[in-house]
Amino acid sequence: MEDKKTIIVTGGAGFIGSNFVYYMLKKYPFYRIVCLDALTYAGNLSTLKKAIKDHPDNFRFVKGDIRDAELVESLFVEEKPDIVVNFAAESHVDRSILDPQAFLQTNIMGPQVLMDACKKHNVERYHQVSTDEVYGDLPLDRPDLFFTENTNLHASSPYSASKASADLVVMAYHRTYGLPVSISRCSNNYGPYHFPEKLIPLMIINALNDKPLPVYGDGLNVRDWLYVEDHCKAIDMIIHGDCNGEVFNVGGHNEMANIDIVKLILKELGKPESLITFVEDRKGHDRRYAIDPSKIKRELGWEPETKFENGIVKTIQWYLDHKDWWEEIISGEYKNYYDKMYGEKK
Ligand code: NAD
Ligand code: TDX
Repeated sequence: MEDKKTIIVTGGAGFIGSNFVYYMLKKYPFYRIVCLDALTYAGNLSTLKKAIKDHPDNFRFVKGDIRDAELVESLFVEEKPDIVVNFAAESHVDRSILDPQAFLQTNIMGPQVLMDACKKHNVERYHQVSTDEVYGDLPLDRPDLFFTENTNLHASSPYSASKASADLVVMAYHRTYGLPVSISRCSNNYGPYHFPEKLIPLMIINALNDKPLPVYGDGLNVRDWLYVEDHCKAIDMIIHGDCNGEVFNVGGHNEMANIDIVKLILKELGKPESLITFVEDRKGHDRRYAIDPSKIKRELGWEPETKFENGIVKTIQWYLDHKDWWEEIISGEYKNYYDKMYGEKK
């Protein structure tokens, strides 16, 4: 008999959460997936339109804040979740530098509210979606160094500090209350539904609109890119595996300098490199992220499936095919953010 589960996915109207919702609905059609999302500027109900339409019986969307203990309690009473996967967060480093408050509130207090409910309702696993940014950064001239699960937490931005704090609280709930938990720390994701404020979609959209491509500093900062579906697969394996109390790094050894990504996007779109504009650097800008994923490979047999050269072409094509999705976003409140953020950069 198929083991039916109910999974609450918080932040499922955002980039990675929505990809996870679609991944799970396809792989486990007999599961019930309940998405709790506050629909902040980064959440988009149109992203979940297809899930709502195609899965009226086993998908439910609930608009709400993970910090709202009363709402979370009533949702747990109603849905009796087996597993909770927490994607909900303020996720953009630049916004955390402009205004840290919401980051500390959502990213630290949110998990606390969710874990209190998990504890009360004996949920079999609380999974915290964390990030490689909790480890700080690595120097460019030491390509032999990688983040392992034992690397010290050493956050740089208010965003990464809030995520590192949450990880500590998660492990404290595990040790103090015996709450079954797991944590994944993934590198930079890319793919469909990535919000236009982030590097890859921002550069694709600006190139399509023949607008300047703002590269911070010298453009040599390195990120380790993973196709979003490979991240979803890793989380699926962790929540279904014997992983209580475990932390897993997730990454595909795909380090690239920002400037090389930007040039590649321009080449794919047939746009000139003269669109590239070097602008003032991000404050506290992390130099290099690089994940050592050997634990998740060894213990769970996880391997990334999408190579960057294919994933980036698929992603660019997705943005070409879904102009309506991003045009609606960039024509709204996002415009004010863009003008403030990039208007101030020289
Ligand atoms: P996103 O900004 O695209 O989406 C975040 C979602 O959370 C949105 O739908 C938003 O409405 C929702 N949300 C925000 N505050 C909320 C609240 N208080 N209550 C309920 N919902 C709320 O983010 P993303 O890029 O999809 O990231 C998802 C998670 O993965 C985050 O926890 C992030 O730290 C982590 N992560 C992201 C990356 C990446 O490359 N994007 C890499 C590693 C880890
Ligand atoms: O306009 C830009 N110009 C630029 O040069 C933007 C938006 C970014 N950058 C640089 C800064 C970074 O070195 O590109 C790199 C990637 O930037 P982001 O897309 O903002 O991602 P990053 O800061 O690396 O963080 C991302 O990965 C880890 C996610 O946003 C986080 O949520 C995740 O935890």
